[in-house]
Amino acid sequence: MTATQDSTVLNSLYQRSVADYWNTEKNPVNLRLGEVDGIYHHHYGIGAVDWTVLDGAAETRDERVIRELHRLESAQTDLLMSWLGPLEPHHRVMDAGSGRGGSSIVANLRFGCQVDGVSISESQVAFANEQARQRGVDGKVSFHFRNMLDTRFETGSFQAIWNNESTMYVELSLLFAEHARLLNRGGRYVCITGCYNDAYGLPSRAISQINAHYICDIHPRSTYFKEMAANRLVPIGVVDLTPATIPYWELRAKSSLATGIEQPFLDAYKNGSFQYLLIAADRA
Ligand code: GPP
Ligand code: MG
Repeated sequence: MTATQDSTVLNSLYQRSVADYWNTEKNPVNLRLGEVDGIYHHHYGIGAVDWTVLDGAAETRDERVIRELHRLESAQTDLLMSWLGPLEPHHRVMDAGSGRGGSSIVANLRFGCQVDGVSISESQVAFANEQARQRGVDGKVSFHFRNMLDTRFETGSFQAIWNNESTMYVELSLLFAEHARLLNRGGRYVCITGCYNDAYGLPSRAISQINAHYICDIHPRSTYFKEMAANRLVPIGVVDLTPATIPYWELRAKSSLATGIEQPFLDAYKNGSFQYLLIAADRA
């Protein structure tokens, strides 16, 4: 069966392969961190590491490291949220590439607003909807098996949209056209992403390794601004989070939850070929 035969959501064999990855993904680095407080993230962390978590009793070391990695990932979400606002409970916002639902649930807790998450992974959508149900926020937070490039949501119906590390799975020209359609005039778009540094040149070896690991295609930094400008998304803030994310990777590399992709991230960030950016824009 081909991707186009089995679904109207998945439009290519590439998207089918990405969906297959996330439908079967059960990395302890994601599940055990999520179990800390029931907020399941699919992104990395920022901020200074409390290195004392490595000291003390060996039997409880894993637990301390897990809590610390989760704290840093939650700090990343909080930073993204702080760029979305001000939002009111009557607003509607969209999480593009919503994973297991962590950022969407945080947005609802913080702003009380209606949140729609979209993902091309049916198991992620089911997992995230179950999280919303368990928290009693399923009246306001819903996850949908939809394609972020063609959401079928109503034009102009969203006050804010974000991509938390999900833009590397799509063509930005198509993504930003859909975001511009969905956002109200004056609405806010925020992404946190890893992008390659045009000033370094084409993607480094480490970036190619990251692309292969996640089946993604990391974009150059320039493409973000080019495609925003082409789609009425006017940047209002850019934060280079590269120095803030390196400590997270240093700790993750030393943990029992390491997946093997830690060294390519550290190499790419340290050799200047890769940058971890937050970009916020207004829909003009
Ligand atoms: C985070 O997800 C990673 C991605 C969504 C794709 C790549 C991101 C870049 C910035 C290049 P995750 O939390 O599922 O990853 P992991 O299992 O490695 O923790
Ligand atoms: Mg993770």
